[in-house]
Amino acid sequence: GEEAGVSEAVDYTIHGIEPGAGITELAYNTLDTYDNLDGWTLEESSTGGMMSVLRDSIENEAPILITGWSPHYKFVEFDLKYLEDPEGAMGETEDVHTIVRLGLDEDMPEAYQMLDRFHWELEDMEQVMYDGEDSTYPEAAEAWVDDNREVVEEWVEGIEMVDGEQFELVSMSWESEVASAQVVRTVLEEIGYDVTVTDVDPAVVFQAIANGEADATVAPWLPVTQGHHYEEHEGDFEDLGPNSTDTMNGIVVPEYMDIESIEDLEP
Ligand code: PBE
Repeated sequence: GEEAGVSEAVDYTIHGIEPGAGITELAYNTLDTYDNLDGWTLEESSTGGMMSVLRDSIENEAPILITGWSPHYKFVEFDLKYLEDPEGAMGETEDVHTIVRLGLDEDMPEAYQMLDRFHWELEDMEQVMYDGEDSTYPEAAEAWVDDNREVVEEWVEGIEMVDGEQFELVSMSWESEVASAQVVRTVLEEIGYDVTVTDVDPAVVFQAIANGEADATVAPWLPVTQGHHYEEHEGDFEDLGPNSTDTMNGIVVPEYMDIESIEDLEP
């Protein structure tokens, strides 16, 4: 049972982020799935907007529910917890996939090989994200590549240099995706590519690759978070599989709130 009045105190509202985010879709799925959330609403916003509401609430030790995901520095800055989700409405743990345009292996075999080998741990991604918050993401990515030569060598071993070919990498604006895109940019540049990184809405990531405007992305969270965009364009791209694992989405609250599960919330 919920501490009296939490639901009323938060005005039956979950604070969300951008409309185009997969987590937004999952939050609506959650509102539909749990009968005790009848009458609750999702407040769409931006990632920055959600973070400022979260910061204000925590400063006043006020109750708040957000759509949260890991890895993300919010878990470093604040004491937060995921609400249990017995119906699995927010998805389970996710993998981050490498998706390339059809024909990349013929057109740019060197980039294709590196992307096919690109794989790093959640801790690596978090390292770049947290350093990136203190400095810049490009600098943090370059520092990570310098500090992890043995891993990077596995990605580039035996790959011939290229001479300044243009490479179009599409990504998303969340910190975890900026981190991976900047590491891939750094290593593709070492191979000799002139890399452009473009952050777009999740729906556009698959569209750009399917119509050949972009060469690759290492951003999509699958099978659930970006699953609907994947299915829409399936067959018009090549999925090289996970480059990272164990990311996740959920309903997140400050530790000080006396609720443990989505089912504890009152309608
Ligand atoms: N996220 C982070 C994005 C993908 C990466 C979970 C906020 C989303 O589409 O929901």
